[in-house]
Amino acid sequence: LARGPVASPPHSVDAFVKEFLRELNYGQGVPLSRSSLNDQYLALARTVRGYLTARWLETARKRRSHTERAVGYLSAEYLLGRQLDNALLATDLTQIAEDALHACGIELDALRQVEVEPGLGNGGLGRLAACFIDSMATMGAPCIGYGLRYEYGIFKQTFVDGRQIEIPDNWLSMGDPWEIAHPEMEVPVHFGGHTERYVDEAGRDRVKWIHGWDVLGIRYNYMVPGYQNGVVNTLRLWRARATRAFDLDIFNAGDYAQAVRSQTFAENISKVLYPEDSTPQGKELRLQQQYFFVACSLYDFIKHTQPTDFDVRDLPERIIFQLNDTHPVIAIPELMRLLVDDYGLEWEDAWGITRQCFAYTCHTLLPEALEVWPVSLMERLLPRHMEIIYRINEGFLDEVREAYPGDELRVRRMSIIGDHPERSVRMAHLATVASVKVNGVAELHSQLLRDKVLNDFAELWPDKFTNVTNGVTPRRFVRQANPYLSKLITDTIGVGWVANLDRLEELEVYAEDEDFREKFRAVKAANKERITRVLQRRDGIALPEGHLLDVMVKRLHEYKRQSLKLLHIVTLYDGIISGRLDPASVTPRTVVFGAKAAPGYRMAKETIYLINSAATVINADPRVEGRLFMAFPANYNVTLAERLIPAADLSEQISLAGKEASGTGNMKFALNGALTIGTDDGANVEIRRLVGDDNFFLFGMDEPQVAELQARGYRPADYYETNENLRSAINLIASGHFTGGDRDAAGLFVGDLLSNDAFLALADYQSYMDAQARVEAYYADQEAWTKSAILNVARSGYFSSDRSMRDYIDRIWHVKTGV
Ligand code: 26W
Repeated sequence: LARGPVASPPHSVDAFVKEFLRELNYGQGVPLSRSSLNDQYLALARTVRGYLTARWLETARKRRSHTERAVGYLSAEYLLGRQLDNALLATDLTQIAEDALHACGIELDALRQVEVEPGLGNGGLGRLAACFIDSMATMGAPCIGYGLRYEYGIFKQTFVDGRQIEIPDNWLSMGDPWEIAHPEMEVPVHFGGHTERYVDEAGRDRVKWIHGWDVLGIRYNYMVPGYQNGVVNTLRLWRARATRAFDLDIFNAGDYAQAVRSQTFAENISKVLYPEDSTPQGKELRLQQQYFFVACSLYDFIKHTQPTDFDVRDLPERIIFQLNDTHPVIAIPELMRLLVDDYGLEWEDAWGITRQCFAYTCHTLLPEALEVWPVSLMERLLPRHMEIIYRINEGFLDEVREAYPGDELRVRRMSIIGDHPERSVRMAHLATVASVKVNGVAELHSQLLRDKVLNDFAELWPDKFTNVTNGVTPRRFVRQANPYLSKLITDTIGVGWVANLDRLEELEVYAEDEDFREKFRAVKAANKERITRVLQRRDGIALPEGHLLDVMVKRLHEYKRQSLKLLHIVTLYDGIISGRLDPASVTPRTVVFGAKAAPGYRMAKETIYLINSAATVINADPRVEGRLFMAFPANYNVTLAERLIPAADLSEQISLAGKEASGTGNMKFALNGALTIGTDDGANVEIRRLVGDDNFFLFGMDEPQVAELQARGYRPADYYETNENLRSAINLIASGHFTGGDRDAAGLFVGDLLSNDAFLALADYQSYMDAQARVEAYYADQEAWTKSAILNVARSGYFSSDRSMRDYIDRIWHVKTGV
């Protein structure tokens, strides 16, 4: 019996009630009559998890019995969002759970609200990882996600007097019913110390790492269910715990209380997610995090997922580790260390293996976002790895010299070690050298990687470079987030689209069907009613009715240009109150912002303050009532995105061309029937190509024009001086009109725009205003607008993360799908 399959509970309302009450009574230890909402939520989550367990064990068993290659997705971030609905959808239990709870006098919807979303990521990169593991499970592809179990995820944002305040995200405080801890599965991880040379029994020169200190990695498993296909993959996150040896040393020193406190030193490693999403802070603890999770993951894969007689020389047949940006790149020297020092392989053999085991995805174009680690820090924290990196670099630079004799400038440009401003390890170079493939995340981005950021490498190894355009999971971002649209689609073309998003193209013909358009508009209206209720309850915001809903949600960043959006609103407002614009000619519009700023990013925080200040003044001004409204709900997260995006009419994707690697929010909006106003940047390029020029509002310079203007010398003041509306809007901000008469409060923002404007907002201003005028005119024709919205949905099937996974599998991973 113990060896036989585990059966999942039967899918009936009665059986569900029984399982639920068992979890409530024996799991939570409360009778139904005395249970809290949290008790009920935890019991429900565990009940649903119970239905997944048999399939999870079965998937794992099948995988162990085959020796096929798997993907090890290495990511420092997974921005999962709430789990309950996703698990219910995957198991097809939504209706049964609803009925079962109803029989117990409980509303499913009330329990949904209780779940705290695991915010173990900053933004695009973390959410992408979550979409990818969902798609791999849905395709039945072998994949283990590896990452960190942060005790505190991305901070919770609140506003005090319009300014962002960060509150720690204590997401585990009510208990996490989805995780399965294995405190007995400890993985030792070492830091510090020094290295020693010795000669082994075979007379070979070897290196021994004499560790300075250790921590233990504790394994936490999460189930990653495929969509109604019986597959359940694994996400494995690591938590740091102090070792007993570590305890003993300090305890023996006599101060018991101090010794207990000291344990937190080691345990700090998995304490908190760093909230910077582009500018690396170069903090020692962050490098500790990176090495910690990667060391645990490699060890786990080799020791715990492979047969005991496994030969490490077969590693490339069993695994491909995908590096989600440079954060896990220390895995490369770690694998070399394991192969050379622990398994005793010759350097060349080990390097031959390592070079087949990694592939690298770059997610940025901003030079300041490319991680480097000071050699001094690396030597202190990971002395053996630093030696290995030097040796990798030696071999690599020999290759470069051979390919380009006498070109020492090129050698210096390409070196893994940089000299300025301080000797440091360039993680993107290390990743590129060791990887089978290097990919960007949208066509334009991959092109710019080849032509600019990693041009020397692309010249040396042209075949190494490829593109995989990002995607989003249609389960979470259409099926769950937009039940009304999902029903309309399913009623029209059948349910197949949920796992095969290309089928959305069957909707194309319905753009011409008046009856369908009517229903489509009703869906949008219902979603607007829903977001109105959500914002009322969540933020006390009262959205006006009947407005064009214009949404800009993403991290706050200068390159994304929330500043340009603000200039647009202020121009409309300024036009109306100054009498230059007839209010009756302005389309009633509500602009919703959602954005967190990195806590140390001054300009971003000033921008948040200004947006909030403008909102307060504009919403209270009777002269624009019924025409303009602004909302900035605090703490934008996955849960809010799921409510907001389906309600949007207009999607703001207005980054400076050549800066946004891809964007994924842009895809979610298009799939939910919003029209995009956007620059020729990131995946906007592909969205526009697919949905068609007529169904997309393009504006602004393209990347070559940006490069040209910058080469000529950009002077923002030129635009201020020659554009009257722009000047007037900026003057209004500078006058303190929005900041209670305080001119200084807007000083940083205005000063930077006029004298610096690194992301050319002023240069794109007029083009943006013109495009917004086209939006207004088009929106006035609701039939035309609805046609375009339907075509956006019908033509966006390409942006499924299932397609992204197909591309990774075909071009990079070469793993088998289906179980
Ligand atoms: C602190 C160092 C650092 C540097 C870069 C942290 C995080 C990053 C990420 C690479 C930033 C990021 O999330 N990039 C976004 O990745 C998305 C998924 O590919 C893209 O859609 C976005 O365009 C890109 O900005």
